[in-house]
Amino acid sequence: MLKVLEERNFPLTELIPVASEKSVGKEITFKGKKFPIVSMDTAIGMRPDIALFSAGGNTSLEHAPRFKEAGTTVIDNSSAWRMDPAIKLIVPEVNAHELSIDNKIIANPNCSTIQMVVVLKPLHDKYKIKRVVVSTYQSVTGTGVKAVEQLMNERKGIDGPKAYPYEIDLNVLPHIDVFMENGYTKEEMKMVKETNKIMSDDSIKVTATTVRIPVMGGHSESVNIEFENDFDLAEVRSILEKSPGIIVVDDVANLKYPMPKDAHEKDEVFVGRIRRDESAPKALNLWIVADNLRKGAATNAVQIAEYLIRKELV
Ligand code: 11C
Repeated sequence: MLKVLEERNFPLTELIPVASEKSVGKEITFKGKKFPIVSMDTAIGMRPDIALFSAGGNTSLEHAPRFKEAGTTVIDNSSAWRMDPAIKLIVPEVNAHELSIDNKIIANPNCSTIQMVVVLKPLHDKYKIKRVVVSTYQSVTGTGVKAVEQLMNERKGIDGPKAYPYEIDLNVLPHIDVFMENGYTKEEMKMVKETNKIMSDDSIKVTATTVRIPVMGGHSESVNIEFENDFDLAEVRSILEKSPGIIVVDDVANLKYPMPKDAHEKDEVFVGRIRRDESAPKALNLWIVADNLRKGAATNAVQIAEYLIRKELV
């Protein structure tokens, strides 16, 4: 997040790094300057305009309301507030216009949902989506540092802590987050519920299979979309090319399609393999890739903050 703030030249007047008591007093470097880490209480006392939270659901549930009380607008990366009907779940390209000065806690969606809705939105506006079938190919950075270590240790033949119940290197796990009573995983249900909330349309049917693959960073998705209205393939491509935050990479004659390696450290969502689903009328197949730590997390949160500043909502 700090890297994204730095790169985008975010218009900040003061940076207040906050962490738990055991990190207080340590320093972080931002734009070549050192900043001391302060405690939650110190930060709340300083009444910042915006707080970017990425500290897990429990920390967020406990402390986001305290920042809100101090007049701060919290943008939260955890899943804690996402499905709360009083909280906006925002992807700037899709629904930033819903934000008002009264939204003091704003939720940042799940990474696999964000990259999909950026692409669904302009197509829904034009052709009205009836149903989406998505299968994901998600990288280990989505799980965190322990999973990165597991992959690297397995690759080197070293024993170590395990983030997954099985080997991840040279393997594929059809399992992300915990299993729910309906047989789906929590990640799959996030993709369903968050999509409906962000698109403000519960009539869109979504079904998901989320899969972990031995890729270090960047999530990929195979997305099948069934529309209410028929479409023209060239027009679909042109709509996507003109939509904010999307880069179309779709030239199979020259073997050009989006891959996680190419999306690394990029803020955009990449889409390719745009083709008609020949097994169903008014249906389309797409391949969507994004850096899950960027557009799927830090970039989206920072873009929400940029929007708030631009529209004078803080
Ligand atoms: C993954 N999508 O790739 C998860 C990580 O709800 O913010 C992000 C979890 C979340 O494992």
